[in-house]
Amino acid sequence: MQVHLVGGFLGSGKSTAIAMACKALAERKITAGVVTNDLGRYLVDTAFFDAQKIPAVQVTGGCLCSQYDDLLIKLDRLKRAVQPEVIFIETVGCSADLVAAVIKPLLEVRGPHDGNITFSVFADTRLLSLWASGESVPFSNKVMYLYGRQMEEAGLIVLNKRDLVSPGRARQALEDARSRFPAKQIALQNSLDPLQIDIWLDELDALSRRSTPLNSLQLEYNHYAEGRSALGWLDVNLDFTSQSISNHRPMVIDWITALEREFRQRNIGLGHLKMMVKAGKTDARVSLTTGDAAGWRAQVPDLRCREMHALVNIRAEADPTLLRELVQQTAQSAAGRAESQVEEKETEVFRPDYPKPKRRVP
Ligand SMILES: Nc1nc2c(ncn2[C@@H]2O[C@H](COP(=O)(O)OP(=O)(O)O)[C@@H](O)[C@H]2O)c(=O)[nH]1
Ligand SMILES: [Mg+2]
Repeated sequence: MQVHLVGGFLGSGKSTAIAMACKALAERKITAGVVTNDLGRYLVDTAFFDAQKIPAVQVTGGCLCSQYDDLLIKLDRLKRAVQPEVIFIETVGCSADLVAAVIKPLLEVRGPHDGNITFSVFADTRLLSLWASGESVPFSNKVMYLYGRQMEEAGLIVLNKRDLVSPGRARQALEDARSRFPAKQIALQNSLDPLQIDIWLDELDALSRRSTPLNSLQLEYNHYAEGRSALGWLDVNLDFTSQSISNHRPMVIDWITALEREFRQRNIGLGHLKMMVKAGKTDARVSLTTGDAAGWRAQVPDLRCREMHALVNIRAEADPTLLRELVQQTAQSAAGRAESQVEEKETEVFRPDYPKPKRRVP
């Protein structure tokens, strides 16, 4: 059984690539399963895999390093449920030190014929290109410390979303990344393109046959913790009710537009904003990250019903209480304009705590 760990910063495209890869494998009659990971409990990504009928289990309430025992339990559950030939483990976007705290401990308990565990680290080509060329980025140095360290421990760096920059800018990003990480294997990718996902899968296959071990990261834990705790986490469930059956789509677009404007005006670096909206039998995932233009609007379908549920996950460099206030205010206003009511349900608001790996193999 092959295990592929997929890391990288918030919003870099990990879930998208994994879902595309699972579909490509399914076409080849290969069963794949996914372990998702987040610090919170109410997760859009898990709903995203479920909606596509991709077998997924989640490790929540902390990163894989601190939840290592739960990771073993969930891997076992996944194996028993679907006997996958391939497992993708997606790490939460604020984590690093995965070679020492996840890959090496897992390799110790694997059988001799299981092959290597591959480690892809994703980076949004737009953010990577700003950072690597020294231009201004939407996050502080503390967060960018974490960003850089993530790539340093990769077996393969994937410069993802190459389609969102010009071919020249993509080539330049690749060169800049090569000069920052000279020893690394680095590839440009568009994870929405099935052919490029096939190339990634072939690469993972080749990497899992290679016996070169990955090196544990030399990580300054206090700096790492500072970078993590500069980020705010908000997971909120909201119920919208209109007076009669109506289409909630214009209200959702109105709401996200207002929220996005608040982030922009306050210069809040947005890791990602993900929303799972559900009305009757329709559900859809809406997702945007820093630098995304209006393309997310196409992700909002018609939502005809009296009641609509929205699960919102926001990870951004801001006080999480402010994130909650902004979501509440913009949701109230958008609902008011649409003559609907909104009620907040289960909510989690926090900053990532100090990372404490359960096991660490230097
Ligand atoms: N244009 C483009 N969008 C992408 C690509 N990969 C991911 N995305 C989008 O980027 C956003 C974040 O992706 P997601 O997979 O949720 O990122 P994660 O937080 O790393 O799991 C979503 O809106 C995706 O549709 C890509 O290669 N090209
Ligand atoms: Mg994800």
